Amino acid sequence: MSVENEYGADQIQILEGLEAVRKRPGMYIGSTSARGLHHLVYEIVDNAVDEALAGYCDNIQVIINADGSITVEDDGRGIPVGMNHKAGKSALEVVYTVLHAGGKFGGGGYKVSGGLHGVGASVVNALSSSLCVEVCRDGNVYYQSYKIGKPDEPVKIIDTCDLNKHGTKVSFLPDPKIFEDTVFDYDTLKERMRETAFLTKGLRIILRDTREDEEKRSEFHYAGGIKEFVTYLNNSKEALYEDVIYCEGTREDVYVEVALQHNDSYNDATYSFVNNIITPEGGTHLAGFRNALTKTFNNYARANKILKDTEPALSGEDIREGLTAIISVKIEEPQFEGQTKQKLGNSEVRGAVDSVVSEQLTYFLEQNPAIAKAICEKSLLAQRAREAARKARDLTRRKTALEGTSLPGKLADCSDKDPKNCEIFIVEGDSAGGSAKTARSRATQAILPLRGKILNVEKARLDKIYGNAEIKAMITAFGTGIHEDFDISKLRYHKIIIMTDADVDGAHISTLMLTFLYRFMPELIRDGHVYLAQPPLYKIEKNKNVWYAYSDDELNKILLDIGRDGNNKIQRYKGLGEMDAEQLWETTMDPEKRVLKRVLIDDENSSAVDLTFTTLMGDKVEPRRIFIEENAKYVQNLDV
Ligand code: 0RA
Repeated sequence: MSVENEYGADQIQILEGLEAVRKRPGMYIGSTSARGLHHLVYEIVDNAVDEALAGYCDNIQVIINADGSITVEDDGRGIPVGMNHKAGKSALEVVYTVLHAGGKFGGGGYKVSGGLHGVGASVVNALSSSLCVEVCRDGNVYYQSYKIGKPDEPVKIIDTCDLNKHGTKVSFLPDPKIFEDTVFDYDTLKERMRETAFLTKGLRIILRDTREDEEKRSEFHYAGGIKEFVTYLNNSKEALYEDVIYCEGTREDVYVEVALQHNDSYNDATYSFVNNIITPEGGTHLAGFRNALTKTFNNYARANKILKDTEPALSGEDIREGLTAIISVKIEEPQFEGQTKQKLGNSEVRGAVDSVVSEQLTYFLEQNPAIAKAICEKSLLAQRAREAARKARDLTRRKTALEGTSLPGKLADCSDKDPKNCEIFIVEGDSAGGSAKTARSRATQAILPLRGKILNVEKARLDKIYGNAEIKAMITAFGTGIHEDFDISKLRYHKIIIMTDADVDGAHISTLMLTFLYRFMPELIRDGHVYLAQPPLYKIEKNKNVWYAYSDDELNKILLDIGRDGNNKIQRYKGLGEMDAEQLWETTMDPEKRVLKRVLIDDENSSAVDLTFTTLMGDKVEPRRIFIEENAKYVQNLDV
C-alpha cells in the first residue's frame, strides 16, 4: 500500500470520527446544554493541567473573548508538531483531528490524563464552528486552523519566537448548530478554575472576561493546594484547631493527597477527586480514607485512654462530624462505575489511600496531642448525641405506631388526598398563618404555621433537632420520614411552599427552612418540590383601582404608568400579617395569579452547593452577606 493511499484511508476514518461526535455530542461531552458547552472549556484546560501535572506548565490563561469565543493559553512544552509517520502528518494535527488521540502519546513523564470523558481536543474541535491553535517551541510559532474539525491547510510556521518561549494557545468558537446556547457564564468558569487551581498546587490560572467594557479578571494560585482548599471551605465556620492536617504519598503508582480539618458544625463535607475530576459518588479512594480515619482515631483514643476499654468504638460517622476533607488521587487508568460513572472503581486505590492516611495521620496525632484530643472528644460527644437521638427517634417511631400517623395539631390540612394536586404553605408566624387559613383553597392547600424562627440545623446536634416541635411538625406533615427512613413516594404534597415576610427576617427564616430541607430531605429540592412564595412589597391605590408591586422597580413602573400624584396612596407591606385574607389570596396564594420561585441545586459543583447553605448559616456575618449578594441566581424564577 502506498503512503498516499494510507493517508487517504486515514482521512476517511477521521471524518467518520468527527461525524460521530457531531451526531451524538452527548456521548462525548455529556449534553448540549449549558453544562456541555462549559465542558468544552474544561477539556481544553484539562489538557494544559495535564502538562502542569507532568511538571512543565506553571501558568494557564483562559479568556472569554469579545466575540464569545474562548482562548486557553499555557506555558507548557507546546504540543509536539513533528511528523507523525504513522498518520503521515503533524502530531499537532493528529491531536486535533483524531478521536481519542489527545495527550496520551509521547510517553515519558506524560502519564496522568484528566478530562471527564478522556476525549479532549478533537471533540472540542468537532463541535466548534472554528478553532485555531498556535504552538510555540524551538523558536518557531506553528499554526493550524479548522472549520468544524477539518483543517484549513497543513500545519505551517507563521512566525518566530524567543528560543526559550514555549507553550500552546487554542481559540475556539462553539458551533451554534450543536449547542442550545453558546454564551459562556463567567461565574461557572470561575468556580471550576478555582477548584482546578486548588487541586493542582502551584499552578496559576487566570480567567478574564473581555465581553464587556469593564473587563472581569480572577486569578487563582495556591501554593498549598488542597490544604488551602480545606481552609477555603472552612472559611465561614469556626475551625476546631488551627492546622489543616495533610497526608501525601505514592503507593503502587497511586499518588495520594488528603487534607482535612474539623469545624464546629455537625456535617461531613468530604469531597473526593480522581485526576482532578470530582467523584460525587465516592468510590475506592473514599472508602480507603474512611477506613483509615476510623481505625486511626479509635487506635489513638484507646491507646491514650480517651476511650475506655469498656466503651464502644467510635463510629466513622462520629469521627466525621464537622469534618471538611479533600481526597485527591492521581492514577494512570481510572475506572468509573455506577449508573452515572461518577464512582471510582480501581481496587488498588483503596489500599493505597488507607496506607498513606493511616501512616501519616498516626504520626500527626502523636506529634499533636492537643489536636488529637480535641477531635477525639468531639467524636465522643457525637457518639453520645447519636445514641440519644436514636432513643428519641425510637420513641417517636413507637409513638406513631401506637397513635397512628397523627398529623400536627397546628396543621390545617387540605381535603384532596392526591399529593399531585396538593400543596402545603409553611407560614411564618401564627397571625399570618391565621390569614392564610382563611384565604386558602381548602381542597388543595394546606397551611402549617410555624412559631418564630425554626431551629438552625447547622448548629444543633441530632437529638436536639429531633426534639424540636416545629421540625417534628414539618416531618409528620410531609409524610416522607427523614434520613434512612426517607421515602419520597409517601410525600403528601407535591408543592412545599415557604411563605415568609418580604424582609430580612423573612429571608433568614426561609434560609433556615431551606437548610433543614437540604440537610434532611435533599431529594425534595432535587425533585423540584420546594418553592418560595413571593408576597408583594407594595400596594398602590388610585381611584378605587389597586395594583401590587413585588419590587422597587415594579413600583416605579406602575407609578410611571398611572402617573404619580396626590391621589395614590402607596402602602409598604412590612409583613404578611398586614394583609387581610383576601389580599393574601390575591397576591401570593392564588395559583392563577401568584409567582413562585422554585429552589434548585446545582449538582455539578457540589463543593460550591454545600457552601451555598453552610455559608449562609455560618457564624461570621461578612461571608454570609457576600454570599447572599452573589447567589441570588441560584433561585430560578418560575410562574406557576
Ligand atoms: C505530549 C508531549 C509533549 C507535550 C504535550 C503532550 C502537550 C500537550 C498539551 C495540550 C495543551 N497544552 C499542551 N502542552 C503540551 C511534549 C513532548 C516533548 O516536548 O518532548
